[in-house]
Amino acid sequence: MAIDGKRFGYVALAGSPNVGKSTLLNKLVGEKISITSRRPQTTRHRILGVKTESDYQIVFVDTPGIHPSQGRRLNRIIVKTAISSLADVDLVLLLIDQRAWSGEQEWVLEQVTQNRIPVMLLINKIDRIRDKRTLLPLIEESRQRYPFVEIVPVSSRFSSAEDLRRISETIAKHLPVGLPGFPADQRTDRNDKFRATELIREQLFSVLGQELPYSTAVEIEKYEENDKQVLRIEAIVWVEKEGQKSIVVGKNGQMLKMIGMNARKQIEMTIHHKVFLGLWVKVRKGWSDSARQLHALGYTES
Ligand SMILES: Nc1nc2c(ncn2[C@@H]2O[C@H](COP(=O)(O)OP(=O)(O)O)[C@@H](O)[C@H]2O)c(=O)[nH]1
Ligand SMILES: [Mg+2]
Repeated sequence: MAIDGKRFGYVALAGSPNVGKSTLLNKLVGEKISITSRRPQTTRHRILGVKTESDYQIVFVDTPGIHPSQGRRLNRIIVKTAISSLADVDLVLLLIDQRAWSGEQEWVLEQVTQNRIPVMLLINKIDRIRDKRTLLPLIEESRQRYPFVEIVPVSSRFSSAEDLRRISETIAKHLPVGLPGFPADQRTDRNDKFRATELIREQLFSVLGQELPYSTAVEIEKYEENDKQVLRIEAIVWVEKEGQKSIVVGKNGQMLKMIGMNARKQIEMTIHHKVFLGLWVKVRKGWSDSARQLHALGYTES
């Protein structure tokens, strides 16, 4: 498919928690930009991932999942971040799960279409469908729900390079003509320290799974290169209760050790530097509902 003239634009990935937004972002950019997990609300910040090709540059905006938010301030800030990220983009990629439209997905559609920005619908996780013909009624129903600029069935997790290229080109076609806004070798707007924090969080999800308390945050206290060219990172894992601390630490410190070891490897791979990683778990009651403490941990209302 030919794209006439150079294209440049911002594209938000939006949808319910856990539909595969961050997985797709990483696949499209070709690098782990945003962490993923089986647990909803893994993504808590707005994160940019930049894809540069000879005739287009797409700046993907990964967002936390959108859901009717209640409860703790942390939760409300996360959803607000997601919805405000949709206001100033050129195109919205709305991801839904291949299992029919739910009430929650309808609500998400309402939020996403408020700004009158073109929306492209991606029906994700189609690897889970045996008979692909069952997709046709869902595509038809989607078409009736909203005038999407495109409706594309995908599998974030198992797309081939060819599929990914086709998706990127389809996206680029809907972007304004314009020159790249980022250097060709830049893949994200986030620095290595932020990425290290996220990779530690990813291992918390991965190692602890359902056991991980929702109110867990990571804060890097020390981040310095010493003479031996080793980057020394010391980080605190914040939880809200003593009981949660013992879950994260595990029997004889087993869990924390595993989290630290895996995270160190991931950080080394991402920032191409040898790393020493020290992790501590500390309790701070009520941090997820305290504006001041959330701010200190990098969660701000935007
Ligand atoms: N089977 C399958 N699983 C997927 C697919 N895309 C994402 N997942 C899984 O769904 C979960 C949530 O993915 P994530 O990207 O973190 O979702 P997000 O909350 O929308 O960013 C993870 O366990 C992913 O591995 C897909 O296309 N097929
Ligand atoms: Mg995500």
